[in-house]
Amino acid sequence: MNGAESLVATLVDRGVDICFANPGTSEMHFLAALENPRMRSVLCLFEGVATGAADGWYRMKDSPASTLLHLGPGLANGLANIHNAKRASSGMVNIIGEHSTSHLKYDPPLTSDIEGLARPLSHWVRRADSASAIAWDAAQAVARASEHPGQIATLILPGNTSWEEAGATIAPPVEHATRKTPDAARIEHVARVLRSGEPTLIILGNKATRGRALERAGRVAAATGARLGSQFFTARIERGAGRVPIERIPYAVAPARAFLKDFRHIVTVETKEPVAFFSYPDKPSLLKPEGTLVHPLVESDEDSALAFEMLLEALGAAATAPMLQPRVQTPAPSGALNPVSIAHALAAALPEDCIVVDESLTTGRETMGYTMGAAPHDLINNMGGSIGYATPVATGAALACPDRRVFCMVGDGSAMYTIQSLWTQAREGLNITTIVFANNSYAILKAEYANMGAGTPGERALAMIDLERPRIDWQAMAKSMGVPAVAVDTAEAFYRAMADSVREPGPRLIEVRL
Ligand SMILES: Cc1ncc(C[n+]2csc(CCOP(=O)(O)OP(=O)(O)O)c2C)c(N)n1
Repeated sequence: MNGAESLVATLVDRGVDICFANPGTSEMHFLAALENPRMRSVLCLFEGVATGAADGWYRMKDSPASTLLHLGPGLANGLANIHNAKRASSGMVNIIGEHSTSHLKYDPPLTSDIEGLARPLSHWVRRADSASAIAWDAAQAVARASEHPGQIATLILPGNTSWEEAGATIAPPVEHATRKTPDAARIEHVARVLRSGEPTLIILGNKATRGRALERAGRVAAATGARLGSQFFTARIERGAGRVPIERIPYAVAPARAFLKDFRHIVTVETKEPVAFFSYPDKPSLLKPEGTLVHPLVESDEDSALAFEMLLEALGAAATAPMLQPRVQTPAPSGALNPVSIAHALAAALPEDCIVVDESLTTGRETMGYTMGAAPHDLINNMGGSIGYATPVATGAALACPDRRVFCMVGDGSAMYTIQSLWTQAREGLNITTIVFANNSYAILKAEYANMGAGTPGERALAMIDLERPRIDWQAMAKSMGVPAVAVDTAEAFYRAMADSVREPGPRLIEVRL
C-alpha cells in the first residue's frame, strides 16, 4: 500500500467516504487510490464548487466530506467557499496536492506558500512528511473536522508521501466527538430571567434550529412566553408545518432594530448577539437597543438539546407541549412575478421534506416568511456572505440526501460565480431544481449604494452593478452543461415549472425573468 492508498483507506475507515475533486499532476497517485470502491469521488470543474459541495454535504449529514485540490492555486480557488463553510461551522477535510519534497527546492512554477494560504481559513493544517505517517495524519484531520462545531482540516500531500510505500501504518484510536455539557449556573441564571416574565428573545443558532433542541426550545417558549428567533442567516433550519416556528431577525438595520426594540433580554444559543451585516456611516453596528441584556445560554461547543432539557427541568416545565407551526395552504399564485408572488409559488409548490438552499438576495430577502406554513422542509443560508455558495451547496446537499429534492434559489449574479455546479449535477444525476432570478443586475448593490450615502450612482458606477450588455442566456448555459431548462415570466408558469421539476429525477433549471 502506498501513502495515497493509505490516506484514502483511512478516510473511509473514519467515515469520510466522498471526495469532491479537481486534480492535477501531483495528485495522480491519489486519483489511483480513489479506485477504492468505498470512496465516492465527484469531479467538480472549479475548486469553489468542490469546497461548497463539501459544505452542503456537512450541512445535511453533520459529518465531513473531503476535497482534493491542486496545490496553492487550487486551494486559493476554493477558499471563498471554505470561508462560508467555516462561518457555518461545517467540518471538511481538504487534501491539497503538493510537489514532492525533493522537487520543491528548485522552485517550480506551481510552488507557493500553501500553509500560508490555508491557515487563516483552517482550524488545523498539517504537511504530511512520510507515507508511513499519513494514516495518522488523515485520522487526525477527520477527528478535527468532526468536532462540534465542525472544523476545517487541511492536509498538504507532497507527491513523494503519496507514491512511497506506507509499510505498516498506525492510526490513533477513533475519537467520538462529544458536545460539552452546558454550565449549570448559566442554566439557573437564564431560568431566573425567564421566570421574571420580562420580554425575552431566545436566539437559536447552528444545531439549535433543528431536531430535539428546537423541539425543546419550543417547550421553553410555550412555558414562559419567551419568543424564539434566529439570526437572518442560519446554517440549517427545520421549518414549515409541524415544526417549532422561529422568527427571523430582519436583515436591514432599521427593521432589525425595530424588531428587537421591546426585548429586555436576549438569550443566545450556539450564536452571538445580533450585529449588522455591514457598517454604514450613519447606522449602529449592534442591533439590540441600549439597556437590553444579553445572556449566553449555550456556547458554540456545547449541547443545546441538553441545555434546553436542563432549562425545562429548572423551570419545572418538562411536560409543556411546544407551539407548532400550522400548515398554511397557499393557493398557486398568478399574474406578475415579484418577491411576494414568487414566495407564494414556493409555499404552494415545495414538496414535503425538500431542502431549500437560499441565495436569492433581493428577490427572497423580505418574503421568505410566506413559506413558514409550507410543507416541512430544511432551509439553508449563506453564513459567510461570500456569494457563489448556493449552487455548490445544493450539489453537496443533494448527494447527501439523494431521496430529497433540493431547490436552489439563486440570484443571477451569484449563480455566475460557481455555475460549473450544473455540470456536476448533470453528471451525477442529482435531484436539484435551480431557480435563477434573472434581474440582469446586482440589484442589492443598487440599494446599498443609497444606504451607504454614496449619492446617486453615475453612469460608470451603474455599469459596475448592471449585468445587461450582454444578457446571460440561461437556457443555453444550462443546456451546455446537460441540465434541461425552462424560462418563466408569470407566477403561474413559475409554480408549474417547480411542480414539473419534481416529477422527473435529475437536475432542472428555471430561469425566472424579472
Ligand atoms: C465573493 C463576493 N464578491 C462580491 C460580493 C459583493 N456582492 C454582494 S451581493 C452581490 C450581487 C448579487 O447579485 P445577484 O445574485 O444577482 O442578486 P441581486 O442583488 O440581483 O438580488 C455582490 C457582487 C460578495 N458578497 N461576495
